Amino acid sequence: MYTQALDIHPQLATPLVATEDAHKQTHFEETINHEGKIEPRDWMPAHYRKTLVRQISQHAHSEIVGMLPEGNWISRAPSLKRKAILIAKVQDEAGHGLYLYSAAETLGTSRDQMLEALHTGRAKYSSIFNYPTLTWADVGVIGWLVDGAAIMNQIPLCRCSYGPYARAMVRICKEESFHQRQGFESLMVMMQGTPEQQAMVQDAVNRWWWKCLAMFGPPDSDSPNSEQSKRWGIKRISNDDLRQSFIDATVPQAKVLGVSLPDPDLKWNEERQHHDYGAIDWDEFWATVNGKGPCNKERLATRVKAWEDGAWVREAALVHANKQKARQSKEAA
Ligand code: FAQ
Repeated sequence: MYTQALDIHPQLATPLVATEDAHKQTHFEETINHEGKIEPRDWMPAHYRKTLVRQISQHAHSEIVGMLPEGNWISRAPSLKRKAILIAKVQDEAGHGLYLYSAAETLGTSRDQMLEALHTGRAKYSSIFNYPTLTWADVGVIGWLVDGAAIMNQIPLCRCSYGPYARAMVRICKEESFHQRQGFESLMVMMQGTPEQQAMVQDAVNRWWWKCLAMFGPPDSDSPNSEQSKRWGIKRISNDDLRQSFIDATVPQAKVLGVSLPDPDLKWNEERQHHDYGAIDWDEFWATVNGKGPCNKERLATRVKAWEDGAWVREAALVHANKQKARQSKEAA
Protein backbone atom coordinates (compact mmCIF):
# COMPACT_ATOMS: atom_id res chain seq x y z
CA MET A 1 0.00 0.00 0.00
CA TYR A 2 2.53 2.21 0.99
CA THR A 3 6.20 1.55 0.72
CA GLN A 4 6.01 1.92 -2.99
CA ALA A 5 3.14 4.33 -2.90
CA LEU A 6 3.08 7.03 -0.34
CA ASP A 7 4.70 10.38 -0.46
CA ILE A 8 5.47 11.85 2.88
CA HIS A 9 6.23 15.46 3.55
CA PRO A 10 9.71 16.14 2.07
CA GLN A 11 11.00 17.39 5.40
CA LEU A 12 9.89 14.16 7.07
CA ALA A 13 11.45 12.05 4.36
CA THR A 14 14.91 13.59 4.73
CA PRO A 15 17.44 10.78 5.29
CA LEU A 16 17.82 9.85 8.92
CA VAL A 17 21.57 10.48 9.08
CA ALA A 18 21.22 13.98 7.65
CA THR A 19 18.62 15.21 10.16
CA GLU A 20 19.38 13.15 13.14
CA ASP A 21 20.11 14.71 16.41
CA ALA A 22 21.77 12.04 18.59
CA HIS A 23 19.94 13.30 21.65
CA LYS A 24 16.53 12.93 20.00
CA GLN A 25 17.44 9.49 18.71
CA THR A 26 18.43 8.41 22.22
CA HIS A 27 15.22 9.81 23.67
CA PHE A 28 13.20 7.97 21.00
CA GLU A 29 14.94 4.68 21.74
CA GLU A 30 14.58 5.11 25.50
CA THR A 31 10.87 5.78 25.12
CA ILE A 32 10.46 2.60 23.07
CA ASN A 33 12.60 0.55 25.48
CA HIS A 34 10.56 1.77 28.46
CA GLU A 35 7.27 0.95 26.77
CA GLY A 36 6.38 4.64 26.50
CA LYS A 37 4.34 6.11 23.67
CA ILE A 38 5.65 8.10 20.71
CA GLU A 39 3.26 10.97 19.96
CA PRO A 40 2.82 12.99 16.73
CA ARG A 41 4.82 15.97 18.07
CA ASP A 42 7.78 13.76 19.04
CA TRP A 43 10.88 13.26 16.96
CA MET A 44 10.95 9.87 15.25
CA PRO A 45 13.19 8.23 12.65
CA ALA A 46 11.93 8.63 9.09
CA HIS A 47 11.74 4.86 8.64
CA TYR A 48 9.58 4.47 11.78
CA ARG A 49 7.20 7.10 10.38
CA LYS A 50 7.14 5.44 6.96
CA THR A 51 6.52 1.99 8.44
CA LEU A 52 3.60 3.31 10.46
CA VAL A 53 2.05 5.11 7.50
CA ARG A 54 2.45 1.90 5.49
CA GLN A 55 0.79 -0.31 8.09
CA ILE A 56 -1.90 2.08 9.35
CA SER A 57 -3.00 3.12 5.85
CA GLN A 58 -3.13 -0.53 4.75
CA HIS A 59 -5.20 -1.24 7.80
CA ALA A 60 -7.55 1.70 7.06
CA HIS A 61 -7.99 0.60 3.45
CA SER A 62 -8.74 -2.93 4.66
CA GLU A 63 -11.55 -1.68 6.88
CA ILE A 64 -13.08 0.38 4.07
CA VAL A 65 -12.74 -2.29 1.36
CA GLY A 66 -13.83 -4.83 4.00
CA MET A 67 -17.27 -3.20 4.05
CA LEU A 68 -17.95 -4.43 0.53
CA PRO A 69 -18.22 -8.25 0.82
CA GLU A 70 -20.71 -7.99 3.69
CA GLY A 71 -22.37 -4.86 2.34
CA ASN A 72 -23.50 -6.98 -0.60
CA TRP A 73 -25.80 -8.85 1.79
CA ILE A 74 -27.54 -5.93 3.53
CA SER A 75 -30.45 -5.96 1.08
CA ARG A 76 -30.68 -9.77 1.24
CA ALA A 77 -30.41 -10.38 5.00
CA PRO A 78 -32.91 -13.07 6.05
CA SER A 79 -34.70 -11.00 8.73
CA LEU A 80 -35.06 -7.45 10.01
CA LYS A 81 -32.95 -8.35 13.05
CA ARG A 82 -30.08 -9.70 10.91
CA LYS A 83 -30.30 -6.70 8.60
CA ALA A 84 -30.06 -4.25 11.52
CA ILE A 85 -27.05 -6.11 12.96
CA LEU A 86 -25.30 -6.23 9.59
CA ILE A 87 -25.88 -2.52 8.89
CA ALA A 88 -24.43 -1.70 12.32
CA LYS A 89 -21.42 -3.93 11.69
CA VAL A 90 -20.64 -2.50 8.26
CA GLN A 91 -21.04 1.01 9.69
CA ASP A 92 -18.55 0.10 12.45
CA GLU A 93 -16.01 -0.91 9.79
CA ALA A 94 -16.41 2.52 8.16
CA GLY A 95 -15.75 4.10 11.55
CA HIS A 96 -12.61 1.99 12.01
CA GLY A 97 -11.35 3.15 8.63
CA LEU A 98 -11.90 6.77 9.63
CA TYR A 99 -10.09 6.46 12.99
CA LEU A 100 -7.20 4.81 11.19
CA TYR A 101 -6.95 7.37 8.38
CA SER A 102 -6.94 10.04 11.11
CA ALA A 103 -4.17 8.21 13.00
CA ALA A 104 -2.12 7.97 9.80
CA GLU A 105 -2.70 11.66 9.05
CA THR A 106 -0.96 12.59 12.32
CA LEU A 107 2.22 11.26 10.66
CA GLY A 108 2.11 13.88 7.92
CA THR A 109 0.42 12.00 5.06
CA SER A 110 -2.92 13.35 3.91
CA ARG A 111 -6.04 11.26 3.52
CA ASP A 112 -6.19 12.31 -0.14
CA GLN A 113 -2.69 10.89 -0.67
CA MET A 114 -3.64 7.61 0.96
CA LEU A 115 -6.86 7.30 -1.00
CA GLU A 116 -5.12 8.17 -4.22
CA ALA A 117 -2.70 5.31 -3.60
CA LEU A 118 -5.64 2.96 -3.00
CA HIS A 119 -7.60 4.09 -6.04
CA THR A 120 -4.64 3.80 -8.40
CA GLY A 121 -3.89 0.26 -7.19
CA ARG A 122 -0.54 1.18 -5.62
CA ALA A 123 -1.77 0.59 -2.08
CA LYS A 124 -2.26 -2.79 -0.46
CA TYR A 125 -5.24 -3.87 1.62
CA SER A 126 -5.98 -7.19 3.27
CA SER A 127 -6.02 -10.16 0.89
CA ILE A 128 -9.13 -11.54 2.61
CA PHE A 129 -11.48 -8.98 1.07
CA ASN A 130 -10.82 -10.15 -2.48
CA TYR A 131 -13.00 -13.24 -2.15
CA PRO A 132 -16.73 -13.39 -2.92
CA THR A 133 -19.56 -13.79 -0.40
CA LEU A 134 -21.64 -16.45 -2.13
CA THR A 135 -24.27 -17.23 0.52
CA TRP A 136 -25.71 -15.80 3.75
CA ALA A 137 -23.48 -18.24 5.69
CA ASP A 138 -20.46 -16.32 4.37
CA VAL A 139 -21.60 -13.29 6.38
CA GLY A 140 -21.59 -15.36 9.59
CA VAL A 141 -18.23 -16.89 8.72
CA ILE A 142 -16.71 -13.46 8.07
CA GLY A 143 -17.82 -12.44 11.57
CA TRP A 144 -16.57 -15.62 13.22
CA LEU A 145 -13.33 -16.23 11.33
CA VAL A 146 -12.31 -12.98 9.59
CA ASP A 147 -13.14 -10.78 12.58
CA GLY A 148 -11.70 -13.51 14.82
CA ALA A 149 -8.41 -13.38 12.93
CA ALA A 150 -8.51 -9.58 12.87
CA ILE A 151 -8.91 -9.41 16.68
CA MET A 152 -6.09 -11.88 17.24
CA ASN A 153 -3.81 -9.64 15.14
CA GLN A 154 -5.14 -6.36 16.53
CA ILE A 155 -5.17 -6.89 20.31
CA PRO A 156 -1.35 -6.63 20.45
CA LEU A 157 -1.60 -3.42 18.39
CA CYS A 158 -3.36 -1.76 21.37
CA ARG A 159 0.19 -1.76 22.83
CA CYS A 160 1.78 -0.31 19.70
CA SER A 161 4.47 2.25 20.49
CA TYR A 162 2.75 4.93 18.39
CA GLY A 163 0.10 6.54 20.62
CA PRO A 164 -2.63 7.49 18.11
CA TYR A 165 -2.60 4.00 16.52
CA ALA A 166 -2.62 2.23 19.90
CA ARG A 167 -5.54 4.32 21.16
CA ALA A 168 -7.56 3.81 17.96
CA MET A 169 -7.02 0.06 18.31
CA VAL A 170 -8.52 -0.09 21.81
CA ARG A 171 -11.91 1.00 20.53
CA ILE A 172 -11.65 -0.98 17.31
CA CYS A 173 -10.92 -4.20 19.21
CA LYS A 174 -14.00 -3.75 21.41
CA GLU A 175 -16.18 -3.45 18.33
CA GLU A 176 -14.45 -6.32 16.50
CA SER A 177 -15.13 -8.51 19.49
CA PHE A 178 -18.87 -7.84 19.13
CA HIS A 179 -18.55 -8.59 15.40
CA GLN A 180 -16.94 -11.94 16.08
CA ARG A 181 -19.61 -12.96 18.56
CA GLN A 182 -22.49 -11.96 16.31
CA GLY A 183 -20.96 -14.03 13.50
CA PHE A 184 -20.63 -17.07 15.73
CA GLU A 185 -24.20 -16.66 17.05
CA SER A 186 -25.59 -16.34 13.54
CA LEU A 187 -23.81 -19.57 12.49
CA MET A 188 -24.98 -21.32 15.67
CA VAL A 189 -28.58 -20.57 14.69
CA MET A 190 -28.01 -21.93 11.17
CA MET A 191 -26.36 -25.07 12.54
CA GLN A 192 -29.52 -25.76 14.52
CA GLY A 193 -31.56 -25.39 11.33
CA THR A 194 -32.15 -27.60 8.28
CA PRO A 195 -29.53 -29.90 6.72
CA GLU A 196 -29.32 -27.39 3.84
CA GLN A 197 -28.47 -24.58 6.26
CA GLN A 198 -25.86 -26.74 7.98
CA ALA A 199 -24.32 -27.62 4.60
CA MET A 200 -24.24 -23.93 3.71
CA VAL A 201 -22.25 -23.13 6.87
CA GLN A 202 -19.81 -25.99 6.25
CA ASP A 203 -19.30 -24.88 2.64
CA ALA A 204 -18.57 -21.31 3.76
CA VAL A 205 -16.10 -22.54 6.41
CA ASN A 206 -14.36 -24.67 3.77
CA ARG A 207 -13.97 -21.69 1.45
CA TRP A 208 -12.78 -19.15 4.08
CA TRP A 209 -10.58 -21.18 6.44
CA TRP A 210 -7.33 -21.14 4.48
CA LYS A 211 -7.79 -17.52 3.39
CA CYS A 212 -8.13 -16.52 7.06
CA LEU A 213 -4.88 -18.29 7.96
CA ALA A 214 -3.11 -16.36 5.18
CA MET A 215 -4.51 -13.05 6.51
CA PHE A 216 -1.79 -13.03 9.21
CA GLY A 217 0.79 -12.43 6.51
CA PRO A 218 3.69 -14.48 5.14
CA PRO A 219 5.65 -16.91 7.32
CA ASP A 220 8.10 -15.20 9.67
CA SER A 221 10.99 -16.42 7.52
CA ASP A 222 9.49 -14.53 4.57
CA SER A 223 8.27 -11.38 6.39
CA PRO A 224 10.63 -8.51 5.53
CA ASN A 225 9.04 -5.97 7.89
CA SER A 226 8.54 -8.03 11.04
CA GLU A 227 11.92 -7.80 12.68
CA GLN A 228 12.24 -4.02 12.59
CA SER A 229 8.56 -3.50 13.45
CA LYS A 230 9.01 -5.70 16.50
CA ARG A 231 12.13 -3.82 17.57
CA TRP A 232 10.16 -0.58 17.40
CA GLY A 233 7.22 -1.99 19.36
CA ILE A 234 4.85 -1.58 16.41
CA LYS A 235 4.31 -5.31 16.01
CA ARG A 236 4.40 -7.29 19.23
CA ILE A 237 3.83 -10.85 18.05
CA SER A 238 5.05 -12.50 14.85
CA ASN A 239 2.81 -13.52 11.93
CA ASP A 240 3.33 -17.24 12.59
CA ASP A 241 2.72 -16.98 16.34
CA LEU A 242 -0.53 -15.07 15.81
CA ARG A 243 -1.62 -17.60 13.17
CA GLN A 244 -0.92 -20.43 15.62
CA SER A 245 -2.89 -18.71 18.41
CA PHE A 246 -5.81 -18.21 16.05
CA ILE A 247 -5.83 -21.89 15.08
CA ASP A 248 -5.58 -23.04 18.69
CA ALA A 249 -8.45 -20.74 19.71
CA THR A 250 -10.68 -21.65 16.75
CA VAL A 251 -10.50 -25.46 16.83
CA PRO A 252 -12.63 -25.78 20.01
CA GLN A 253 -15.07 -23.16 18.69
CA ALA A 254 -15.54 -25.23 15.52
CA LYS A 255 -16.35 -28.24 17.70
CA VAL A 256 -19.02 -26.29 19.60
CA LEU A 257 -20.46 -25.13 16.28
CA GLY A 258 -20.41 -28.64 14.83
CA VAL A 259 -18.36 -27.86 11.71
CA SER A 260 -15.12 -29.44 10.55
CA LEU A 261 -12.10 -27.39 9.51
CA PRO A 262 -10.88 -28.34 6.02
CA ASP A 263 -7.38 -29.48 6.91
CA PRO A 264 -6.55 -33.21 7.15
CA ASP A 265 -3.26 -32.33 8.84
CA LEU A 266 -4.90 -30.37 11.64
CA LYS A 267 -4.20 -32.17 14.91
CA TRP A 268 -3.15 -31.48 18.48
CA ASN A 269 0.58 -31.85 19.11
CA GLU A 270 1.09 -32.79 22.75
CA GLU A 271 4.77 -31.95 22.69
CA ARG A 272 4.32 -28.46 21.24
CA GLN A 273 1.05 -27.88 23.11
CA HIS A 274 -0.29 -26.44 19.85
CA HIS A 275 -2.15 -27.72 16.82
CA ASP A 276 -0.14 -28.81 13.81
CA TYR A 277 -1.65 -27.69 10.51
CA GLY A 278 -1.23 -28.19 6.78
CA ALA A 279 0.55 -26.08 4.17
CA ILE A 280 -0.90 -22.69 3.22
CA ASP A 281 -0.99 -21.89 -0.50
CA TRP A 282 1.29 -18.85 -0.51
CA ASP A 283 1.32 -18.60 -4.31
CA GLU A 284 -2.41 -18.03 -4.23
CA PHE A 285 -1.98 -15.48 -1.41
CA TRP A 286 0.65 -13.46 -3.31
CA ALA A 287 -1.38 -13.58 -6.53
CA THR A 288 -4.32 -12.12 -4.58
CA VAL A 289 -2.19 -9.48 -2.84
CA ASN A 290 -0.79 -8.51 -6.25
CA GLY A 291 -4.21 -7.89 -7.80
CA LYS A 292 -5.10 -11.28 -9.27
CA GLY A 293 -7.64 -12.51 -6.70
CA PRO A 294 -11.21 -13.26 -7.72
CA CYS A 295 -12.64 -9.86 -6.69
CA ASN A 296 -9.70 -7.40 -6.74
CA LYS A 297 -10.90 -5.53 -9.83
CA GLU A 298 -14.50 -5.37 -8.62
CA ARG A 299 -13.51 -4.12 -5.15
CA LEU A 300 -11.29 -1.37 -6.51
CA ALA A 301 -13.83 -0.31 -9.13
CA THR A 302 -16.51 -0.04 -6.42
CA ARG A 303 -14.28 2.14 -4.24
CA VAL A 304 -13.30 4.40 -7.14
CA LYS A 305 -16.94 4.82 -8.17
CA ALA A 306 -17.94 5.67 -4.58
CA TRP A 307 -15.17 8.29 -4.48
CA GLU A 308 -16.24 9.82 -7.80
CA ASP A 309 -19.95 9.74 -6.93
CA GLY A 310 -19.17 11.44 -3.63
CA ALA A 311 -17.28 14.35 -5.21
CA TRP A 312 -20.29 16.68 -4.97
CA VAL A 313 -20.61 16.00 -1.22
CA ARG A 314 -16.98 16.89 -0.63
CA GLU A 315 -17.32 20.04 -2.76
CA ALA A 316 -20.52 21.11 -0.97
CA ALA A 317 -18.95 20.50 2.46
CA LEU A 318 -15.96 22.65 1.49
CA VAL A 319 -18.10 25.50 0.18
CA HIS A 320 -20.20 25.37 3.36
CA ALA A 321 -17.09 25.38 5.58
CA ASN A 322 -15.63 28.34 3.67
CA LYS A 323 -18.91 30.26 3.97
CA GLN A 324 -19.01 29.68 7.71
CA LYS A 325 -15.41 30.78 8.05
CA ALA A 326 -16.09 33.95 6.06
CA ARG A 327 -19.19 34.67 8.20
CA GLN A 328 -17.21 34.15 11.41
CA SER A 329 -14.40 36.47 10.36
CA LYS A 330 -16.98 39.11 9.28
CA GLU A 331 -18.66 38.88 12.68
CA ALA A 332 -15.31 39.07 14.45
CA ALA A 333 -14.28 42.17 12.44
N1 FAQ B 1 -2.99 -8.93 2.76
O1 FAQ B 1 6.60 -8.16 6.23
P1 FAQ B 1 5.15 -8.49 6.37
C1 FAQ B 1 -10.14 -6.55 9.32
C2 FAQ B 1 1.96 -7.68 2.90
S1 FAQ B 1 -8.75 -5.59 9.18
C3 FAQ B 1 -2.30 -8.08 1.97
O2 FAQ B 1 4.78 -9.57 7.30
P2 FAQ B 1 3.89 -6.50 8.04
C4 FAQ B 1 -11.35 -5.93 9.94
C5 FAQ B 1 2.57 -6.61 3.80
O3 FAQ B 1 1.80 -5.44 3.76
C6 FAQ B 1 -7.58 -6.64 8.34
N2 FAQ B 1 -0.98 -7.84 2.12
O4 FAQ B 1 4.33 -7.16 6.64
C7 FAQ B 1 -12.55 -6.35 9.24
C8 FAQ B 1 3.94 -6.45 3.19
O5 FAQ B 1 3.90 -5.67 2.01
P3 FAQ B 1 4.63 -4.20 1.89
C9 FAQ B 1 -6.32 -5.93 8.12
C10 FAQ B 1 -0.37 -8.44 3.15
O6 FAQ B 1 3.29 -5.18 7.75
C11 FAQ B 1 -13.11 -7.60 9.48
C12 FAQ B 1 4.27 -7.86 2.72
O7 FAQ B 1 3.03 -8.56 2.64
N3 FAQ B 1 -5.58 -5.85 9.35
O8 FAQ B 1 -10.08 -7.64 8.92
C13 FAQ B 1 -1.04 -9.31 4.04
O9 FAQ B 1 5.00 -6.57 9.04
C14 FAQ B 1 -14.27 -8.00 8.81
C15 FAQ B 1 5.22 -8.57 3.67
O10 FAQ B 1 4.56 -8.87 4.93
C16 FAQ B 1 -4.48 -5.09 9.45
O11 FAQ B 1 -4.10 -4.41 8.51
C17 FAQ B 1 -2.40 -9.54 3.80
N4 FAQ B 1 -3.13 -10.38 4.56
O12 FAQ B 1 2.74 -7.49 8.57
C18 FAQ B 1 -13.17 -5.50 8.32
C19 FAQ B 1 -3.80 -5.09 10.80
N5 FAQ B 1 -0.15 -9.77 4.95
O13 FAQ B 1 3.79 -3.29 2.72
C20 FAQ B 1 -14.35 -5.90 7.64
C21 FAQ B 1 -2.57 -4.23 10.83
C22 FAQ B 1 1.04 -9.20 4.65
O14 FAQ B 1 6.01 -4.37 2.48
C23 FAQ B 1 -14.89 -7.16 7.91
N6 FAQ B 1 -1.51 -4.75 10.01
N7 FAQ B 1 0.91 -8.41 3.58
O15 FAQ B 1 4.59 -3.86 0.45
C24 FAQ B 1 -0.60 -5.68 10.44
O16 FAQ B 1 -0.68 -6.19 11.55
C25 FAQ B 1 0.52 -6.04 9.51
O17 FAQ B 1 0.65 -5.03 8.54
C26 FAQ B 1 0.35 -7.44 8.81
C27 FAQ B 1 1.53 -7.64 7.86
C28 FAQ B 1 0.37 -8.53 9.86
C29 FAQ B 1 -0.96 -7.48 8.02
